[in-house]
Amino acid sequence: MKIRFIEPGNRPYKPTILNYFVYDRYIRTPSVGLNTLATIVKREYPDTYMYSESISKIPMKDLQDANIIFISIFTYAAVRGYQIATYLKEHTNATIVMGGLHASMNVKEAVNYCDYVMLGEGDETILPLIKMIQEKKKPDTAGYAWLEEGKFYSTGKPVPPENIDVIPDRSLIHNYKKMTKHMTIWPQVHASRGCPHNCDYCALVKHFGRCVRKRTPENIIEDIKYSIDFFEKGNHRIVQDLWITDDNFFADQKWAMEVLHAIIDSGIKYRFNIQARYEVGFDDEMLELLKKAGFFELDMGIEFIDDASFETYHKKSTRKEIEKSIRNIQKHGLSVRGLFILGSDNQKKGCGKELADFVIRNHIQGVLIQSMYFVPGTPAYEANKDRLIHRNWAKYNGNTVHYPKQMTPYELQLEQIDASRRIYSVRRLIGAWLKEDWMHKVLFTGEFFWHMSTRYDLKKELKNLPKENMIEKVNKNAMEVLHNA
Ligand code: B12
Ligand code: SF4
Repeated sequence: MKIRFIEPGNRPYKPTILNYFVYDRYIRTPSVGLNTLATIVKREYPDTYMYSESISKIPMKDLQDANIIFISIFTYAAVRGYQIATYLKEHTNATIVMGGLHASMNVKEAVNYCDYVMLGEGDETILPLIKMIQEKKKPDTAGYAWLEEGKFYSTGKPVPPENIDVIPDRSLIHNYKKMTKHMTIWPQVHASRGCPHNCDYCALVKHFGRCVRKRTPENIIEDIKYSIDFFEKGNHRIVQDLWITDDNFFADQKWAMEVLHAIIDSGIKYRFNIQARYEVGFDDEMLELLKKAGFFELDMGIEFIDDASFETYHKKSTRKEIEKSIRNIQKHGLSVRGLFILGSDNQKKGCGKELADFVIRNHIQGVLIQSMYFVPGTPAYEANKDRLIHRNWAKYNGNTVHYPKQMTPYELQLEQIDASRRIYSVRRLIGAWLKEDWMHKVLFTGEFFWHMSTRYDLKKELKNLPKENMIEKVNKNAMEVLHNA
């Protein structure tokens, strides 16, 4: 049995000197989720291998005689994923299986491009599917969907796995070891899945559920050690940093402390950053442990800076609490990175400058700014699906894709560009070199170029964005109907 795994990119991989300096143009870190599944499959089927367009081209030659090809898609990679799946269906005899957040949440769309879509997390359902395919049987347990003579069949979403103690075997990913000399990719470990909150726009809580499942501290430590080793051996990395990518690592406080104690006891000397909600900023004991374990930065999903937006999307936060939390985190010697959304119904023209002022005033060191976007299956999508400009998923990578209430899409995209330009200005770059520590000098410089490339893409998209707001659009359409009548 020859089994291959493919992670399509938002755009295909292209080798260029820029990949050494600019993250996210043609280079990104490969999927830990798909790598985990490949690791599970490899135990039973030795001829298993993975390609990720984040770090290499996909050699179609190797896929020609594969028996099963698994393709993973997030929304931003769906168009490219469908393109690859269509090509492989036409040019190979392999059974094509799609999965991942977008395929699972948009199953009726994805099923048109492959033989099976796998629903939810694949850890416990992937081996049974391979067996069914080998035995030429149709699935009769939860977790699968397919088309038969044009009719849609689904066995429903499976129960999420409880035991997720799998260490992804990075050596299964083509070209990965070679690419670890690029400072624009970095080690990452995913320690838990699920989040007890329920923000309206969040696809994750729909995909992984509200019940938090955790890996054991021992398993996480082993993974961290392996991951660091994989990146460091044979390289001279300037920035030594491992990213714990959980969405809400601190949801189970007791477990989070156990993991931090385990890192301290293991003697691992490395730098870590981690995603967090603002509440952790009020937990002094946790902050002290984080510092002791080598964490230097918390990546806070702040999203909005006005209380009205928090209320609109049921994000349990307030601006005042967030600012208080940031101050306390910084007092403990940790820096804060902000993850933001622009384009809520409550925001108006000028929100880009307001965001930049907030970031600068609160000394937030690094930002990801993303336009509001709605993923099918989320409450925010149901409420806003009539306001999408298009469903070209390839553009759902930070661009404006909807009609905001109080601006035109064109204006919203300009606000994003404005915020990025103000935060990553040359003056602030010089300031970082004069005032920040070594780590943040390097990080700010890298992000300065990353944001420059992001702004270039955002500007390129401007010409496609409507310069009218939703009401003007509806009125114009009504006038056209009247006129034609
Ligand atoms: C690490 C990370 C990144 C990394 C690496 C991404 C990667 N290659 O996986 C980097 C930094 C590159 C990144 C970038 C971006 N990201 Co990101 N990222 C994440 C993060 C935090 C963790 C991913 C992860 O490891 N998950 C854990 C594993 C276990 O889950 P998984 O990958 O989904 O896999 C499991 C299941 O889904 C399933 N599965 C997955 N694939 C398949 C395939 C088959 C065949 C089967 C059967 C099952 C299956 O089984 C796996 C194991 O259970 C997620 C949030 C999250 N929790 O997922 C956001 C997330 C994936 N990112 C997101 C976004 C939007 C982006 C950006 C567009 C942000 C931006 N504006 O720049 C960019 C896009 C990059 C690009 N241009 O291509 C969104 C995607 C939303 C969506 N609807 O698709 C997420 C979900 C965050 C969010 N809060 O919404 N990201
Ligand atoms: S807190 Fe974060 S991960 Fe949890 S539901 Fe809200 S946005 Fe999603």
